[in-house]
Amino acid sequence: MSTDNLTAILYGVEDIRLEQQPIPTIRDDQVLLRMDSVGICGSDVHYLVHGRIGDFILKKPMVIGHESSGIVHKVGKSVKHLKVGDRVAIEPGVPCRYCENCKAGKYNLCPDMVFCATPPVDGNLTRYYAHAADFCFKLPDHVSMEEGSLLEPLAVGIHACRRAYVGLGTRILILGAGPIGLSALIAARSMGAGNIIITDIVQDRLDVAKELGATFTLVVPKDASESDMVKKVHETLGCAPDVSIDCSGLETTNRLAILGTKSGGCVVIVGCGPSEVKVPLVMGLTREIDIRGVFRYCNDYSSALALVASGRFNVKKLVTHHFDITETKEAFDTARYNRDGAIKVMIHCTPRNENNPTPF
Ligand code: 572
Ligand code: ZN
Repeated sequence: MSTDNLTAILYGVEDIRLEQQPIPTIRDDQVLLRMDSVGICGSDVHYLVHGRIGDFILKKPMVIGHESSGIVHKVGKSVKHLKVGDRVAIEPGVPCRYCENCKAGKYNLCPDMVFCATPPVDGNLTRYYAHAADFCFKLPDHVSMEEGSLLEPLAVGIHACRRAYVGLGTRILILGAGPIGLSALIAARSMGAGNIIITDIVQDRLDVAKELGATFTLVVPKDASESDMVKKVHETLGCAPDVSIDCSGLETTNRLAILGTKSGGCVVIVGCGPSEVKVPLVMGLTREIDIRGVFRYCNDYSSALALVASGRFNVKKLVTHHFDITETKEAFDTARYNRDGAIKVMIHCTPRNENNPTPF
């Protein structure tokens, strides 16, 4: 086995380094993975720029990356469902399996969750990485390794739609056309949603949303008035949305979601902005709008895989840039400054397509 375990380690604010690390040993219930693709998430960029998200503070060096896929290189003694050579998507959060929320199936709310690249837990932008085997999902041959990595943001989109009870004909407002907004769009369509309007401040992203099947797109001008935006959403959609999915998490989008959704409808808020915001709560409550939170996902990876494997949605459109792990710094610059219309930046720990049986 090669001893090269080049790893992207975040030492602190603006300090990401590529260094060799020992190849991990595995427990009986784990697999050792030769990493393939790792997408850069907004949270990875946030830790690089600010060194923290809320109470999660980078206090010691941490391996970055959590939107990943890899090849099974070694199998722990008690692992039954995977074998060496399997191509897998990695669900990055491993819960305790014993607490009340784990037992209730809501393992995303486990207080002891070990989630890749959330301090102090290491992520997997590296060449060799050990992970719980039951949080690895075998990919069919026709699903590419980078699509395997995309299951992660797609799982967030699916979870958001499930939290909002999206179903046949649901009319939806999606706020924000970044990777999560676009994932929610794909998820909503896969669930049979009706007309979908998606907003952003950047036209490029809305063009991708249109290609992915948004019915309507709407640019939000920087100086737009709130009431004008509500009116525009209603006029364009032809009605008030049944459901609004806020993937921007700004105070302005929180407010627009609450004000714009039909009475009796549902608002889910995926993006996290400041810890306290001013929203028209009473207006929402007196119109019986259900305001619901979304925290990552649970039990959504198999659905994300089914969605991609169906071939009905061109999820690869989310990926705008590719870099080798040796180019990690350039990859992060591209992601953080949204260079060249960047949406999802993918880093390859194994040369691109080496592990894809069919050309992609
Ligand atoms: O892919 C999962 C994911 N979750 C994010 C952000 C990016 N990617 N969340 C927002 C930040 N929170 S947190 O609770 N935290 C840092 C643990 O503020 C987690 C969910
Ligand atoms: Zn993420």
